Amino acid sequence: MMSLVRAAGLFAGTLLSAVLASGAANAQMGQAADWQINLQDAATPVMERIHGFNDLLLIIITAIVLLVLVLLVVVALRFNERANPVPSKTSHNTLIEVAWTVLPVLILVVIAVPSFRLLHLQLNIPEADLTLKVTGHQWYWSYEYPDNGGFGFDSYMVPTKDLKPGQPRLLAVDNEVVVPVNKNIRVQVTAADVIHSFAVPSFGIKIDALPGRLNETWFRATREGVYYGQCSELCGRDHAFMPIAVRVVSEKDFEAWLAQAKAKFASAPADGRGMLAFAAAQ
Ligand SMILES: [Cu+2]
Repeated sequence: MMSLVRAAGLFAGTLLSAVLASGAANAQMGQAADWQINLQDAATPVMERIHGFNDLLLIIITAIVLLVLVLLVVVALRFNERANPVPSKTSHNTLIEVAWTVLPVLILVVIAVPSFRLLHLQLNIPEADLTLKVTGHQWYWSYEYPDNGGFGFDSYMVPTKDLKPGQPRLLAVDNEVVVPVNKNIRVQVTAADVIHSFAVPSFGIKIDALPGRLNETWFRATREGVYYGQCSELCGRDHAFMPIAVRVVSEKDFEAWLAQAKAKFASAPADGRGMLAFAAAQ
């Protein structure tokens, strides 16, 4: 009996550590990886906290599942008809009844405290160093930099046949959003037609893009690199083909990009090419 319980515990412990480690082992920065089963790598303080919260919940739920498993096994072995031919007639036990009410309440409190702290971190937008306006369209994103002269551009998925080496299929875009590292970026999100959702897993952000409404979120990327996301609200035929690519660069590289982007996109402003151009690019 005890060896069975110990074996079950050992198995669950191994499984848990495998699950916790797998994300780090397989994850490719900023995008999903083959056989990945944990969350994507964290590139912002918010996502780091989401990782921590997720790990806490995984530990709690594993402990609960093991407890219930042990109780079931004990009941099945010790109180079956053969092992226990004369059953007890007990129908109440005040201590146990209080315990199985109070313990779940305490567990919920343990979960609620970090949960609300995380929500507070996500929803309280700090003093922004840069504002980025994101607009969802059927089926591409457009970006504007209101703090830097208000230039903007459209960002379309690169069709599979045009992919360059290193560009991930269904995620690479023609015009990436570029932001500086270690700066608070305020993201204002809206849509031009139907509801979309702006989501970048490594940043821990996912926010609805609603026509006629401006939603706000923020991120501070702490590592340079390219981070990918996808529209996360069913928005029509090409919902799956409007990826998000954010390139995080040093302050110096960002200034250089700004100068070049201002010149490039001033002559070719966001034009809402829309469906026709996208269909032509396919
Ligand atoms: Cu969409």
